[in-house]
Amino acid sequence: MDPLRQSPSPCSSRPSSPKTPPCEMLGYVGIEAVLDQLKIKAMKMGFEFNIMVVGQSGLGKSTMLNTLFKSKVWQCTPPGLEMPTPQTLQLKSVTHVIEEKGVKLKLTVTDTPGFGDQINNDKCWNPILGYINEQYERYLQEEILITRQRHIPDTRVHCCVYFVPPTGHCLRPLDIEFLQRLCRTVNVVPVIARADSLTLEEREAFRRRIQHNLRTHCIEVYPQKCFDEDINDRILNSKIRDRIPFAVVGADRQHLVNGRCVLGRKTKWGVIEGPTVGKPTTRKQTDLEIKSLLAAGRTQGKASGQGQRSGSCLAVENMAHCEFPLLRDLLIRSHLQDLKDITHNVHYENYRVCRLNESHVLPHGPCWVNLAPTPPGPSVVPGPSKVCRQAREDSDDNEDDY
Ligand SMILES: Nc1nc2c(ncn2[C@@H]2O[C@H](COP(=O)(O)OP(=O)(O)OP(=O)(O)O)[C@@H](O)[C@H]2O)c(=O)[nH]1
Ligand SMILES: [Mg+2]
Repeated sequence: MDPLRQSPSPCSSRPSSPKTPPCEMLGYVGIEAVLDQLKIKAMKMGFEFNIMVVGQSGLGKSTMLNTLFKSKVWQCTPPGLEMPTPQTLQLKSVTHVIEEKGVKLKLTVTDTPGFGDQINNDKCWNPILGYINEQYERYLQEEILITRQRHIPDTRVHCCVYFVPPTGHCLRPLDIEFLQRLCRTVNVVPVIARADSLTLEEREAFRRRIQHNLRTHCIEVYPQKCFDEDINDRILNSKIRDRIPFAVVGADRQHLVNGRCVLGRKTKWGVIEGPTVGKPTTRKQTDLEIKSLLAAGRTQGKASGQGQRSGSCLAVENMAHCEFPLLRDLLIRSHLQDLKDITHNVHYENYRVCRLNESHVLPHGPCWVNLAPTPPGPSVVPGPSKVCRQAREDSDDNEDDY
């Protein structure tokens, strides 16, 4: 594991607990009102969240982006025109501002073309890792300016959902190689894609084999054990770790099931249900929901031995057939801020430390801080890269946007 990630400071995403004993108070001061202040400020500012999907072609990456946010966040066809999702041919990011109950979320989804289709798949991870590092570089170049923006636009990838093909065997060498590199750079949540192609027993056995593969190859996916803050975190996160990779089914069409409107896949046997449309979202509810879903998943997993998929089973066991709610709850309802914190305090920090250690090669200019003594001899400083220039242009444009 990365030595930086093991050390509690400066890379720990958690503040260390105060050692000072609590002071006895003689009356009400109103400290709790700070929470309201934070809430009001956060509501005004809105939140930013950047998510990326990675995996082999045709596993449902683009579909899943729409499923996750219950809208066509990845819409390449004109609205209203029901056409199949086209194949993704190049790495592309799309930004939307989603508003729910007055809370604004500036969401950037990065869709990537399927990899691993070539005869020679050598270094097929390079474009993806390159993109992730480019976003760290953008942020760093903004951060080190003497006159910098109050709010640095954050395009860093906070979470990368990795799609494992539903082979039913184990992780392929290519997946292992890819995941090993990815996990060192970004928060990775692996999922078993197109899980409707596996029976419940196959799915459970596949999950256990993948977990074993991850352990033996020291691949640390999110939520990483070393960042559990307290006992409650540890209990909840261990349950999540036990269910990862979630077996998901993607869908971006709505169907009417028993009078409810659900996102789902209509098959010959019935509808594989996705999320119910218009469900309320509160953090307390979410924690409870996650716990109960995890419990339900386990019960259904046990019951799975009782029968194969058939017409009547599909509807009854929809949670066992689709763990998509667990993925959605993890990414959005319960761990979104934690994903951002770990990105900033661990992954970006690692990148920043490496770059600043070689800071004599950072580009100079009227606004640049001299981060290291200039080495004697001819200057080796390159001009600002295309990415840096682009970052500055973008930030000028976006300053008042959000
Ligand atoms: N059976 C099944 N089909 C799915 C699922 N998710 C998506 N699909 C279908 O699979 C096809 C490919 O889906 P995409 O979302 O375009 O897949 P992709 O991974 O983005 O593919 P590339 O862009 O080529 O990398 C579409 O016809 C989807 O409707 C799923 O969970 N189960
Ligand atoms: Mg695609």
